[in-house]
Amino acid sequence: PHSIQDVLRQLGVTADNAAYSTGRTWGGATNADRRVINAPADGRRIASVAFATVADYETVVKAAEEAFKTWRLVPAPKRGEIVRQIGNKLREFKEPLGKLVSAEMGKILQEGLGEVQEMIDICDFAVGLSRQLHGFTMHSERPAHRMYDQYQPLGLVGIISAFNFPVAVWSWNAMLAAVCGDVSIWKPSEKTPLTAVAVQHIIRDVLAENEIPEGVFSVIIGDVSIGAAMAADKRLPLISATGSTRMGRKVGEVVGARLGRALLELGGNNAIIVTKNADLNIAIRAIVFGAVGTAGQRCTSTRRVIIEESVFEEVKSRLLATYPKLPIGHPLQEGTLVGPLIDADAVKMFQEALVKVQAEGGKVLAGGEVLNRPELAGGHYVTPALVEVENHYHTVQEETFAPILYLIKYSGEVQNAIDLQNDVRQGLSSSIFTLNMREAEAFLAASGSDCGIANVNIGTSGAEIGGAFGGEKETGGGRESGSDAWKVYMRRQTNTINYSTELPLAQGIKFDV
Ligand code: UN1
Repeated sequence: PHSIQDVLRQLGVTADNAAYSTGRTWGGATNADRRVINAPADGRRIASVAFATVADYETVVKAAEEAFKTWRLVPAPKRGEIVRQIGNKLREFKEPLGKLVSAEMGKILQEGLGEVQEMIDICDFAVGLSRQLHGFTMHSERPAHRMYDQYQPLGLVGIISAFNFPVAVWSWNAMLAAVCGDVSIWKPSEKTPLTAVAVQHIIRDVLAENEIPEGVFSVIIGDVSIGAAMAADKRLPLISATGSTRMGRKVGEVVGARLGRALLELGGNNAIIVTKNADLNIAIRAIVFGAVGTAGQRCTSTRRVIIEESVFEEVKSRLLATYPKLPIGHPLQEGTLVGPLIDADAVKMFQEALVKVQAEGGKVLAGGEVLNRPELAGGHYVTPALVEVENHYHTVQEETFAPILYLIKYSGEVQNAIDLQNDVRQGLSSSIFTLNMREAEAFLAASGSDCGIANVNIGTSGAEIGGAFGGEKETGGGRESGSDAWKVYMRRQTNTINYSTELPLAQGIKFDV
């Protein structure tokens, strides 16, 4: 009933797709190393993909290096024009691409479509940005001197993306990189390569129509060996990597050792604080969307709720009333709110975390089962879990990429809740629900949330692309998408120009020769 074969055809994903593309053309062995991609929803085969070799990677880098030589000289607004056309193509293909995201990753169709919308939005943002790559002008201390800074293209940008946002994270990076005059090489997650192949098919028409040279937008399908080659490659001045803290630590170390730039988007352990002054109607909706949306597999998913003691029982009972009614099912089925986890390993991690947290004293209040109903056969479905815990438990300190929500009680001042929220190794997203202005401002103060994202009366997930996205501590420190995140994709240069007949030295130094 949910066959995706038509969608694959519509998107140009054929049974013999190749392992890499440098833009318009595809290359690499088509049958040397083929891997089968199964749908998380029912375990059924969607298609197979070819995996690239490190030799293929070399070909891709060579094309990218060539392309950069010309792309960096194309005026930024003209580069923006290509991104504008890519945005329009994505609008045309929003429906089938959203479906494929849903089928391959397992998120519900609404969220699959939402992910494609994020791609469209970042295209729009990047088009505007292409006329706003501003530097400052400064006043020189020396007469008849001019001083300013300018942003130049950086070079080859490596993008390593994760399964949970298989296409949007690429677009945040690749669209900004493109208007900045960079060329990009994308290695999608090996769990979700089909959507990457589809995206490349979508953009290739734009590249062909505009005679964009090969190598401006490359994609390479492969395993960890490709990611490792990218991290170690001096020819890639910037590596943008999204995934687990374990992966990011490795990438960061290798990139750091060669003094390259790493933009890291790693794990979160995001909390919502609910004070006694919260509007519980919106708080509950935000908590549930944050905890079970994308089956808890967003880096921004809500993992902890820190609740003031006088409203604890009410929040708990409202969540307990909602959880058993959550429609769990096929992600393409209208009405489903909770789809499957990505694979069997994810289900295992979900179960293990629940065993561990109970051993530490956690009380499972709802959910936590693996579902084997006939209509969900072959899938990786679980019932989202609610667990009453204390913040210091080892399991609570970890990010488990699954729908487990930890309920934590606090008493006294809001600062106690803020301290608990900050008392984890990760620092991505955070929110507070309160109608009290002092509590809200305390949360946003220097002594407030230590996360890259801090929201008031909005949940932890579902950020707009217009803001800079990323987090502190073990989340890796990177910022991508909106605001001035573009600067990391550029080479900054300070220019001082002397138009006098003298050579005055800065700081008034006398040096007569
Ligand atoms: C991610 O989970 O890697 O804020 C990205 C959000 C989305 C992006 C999540 N806009 O939840």
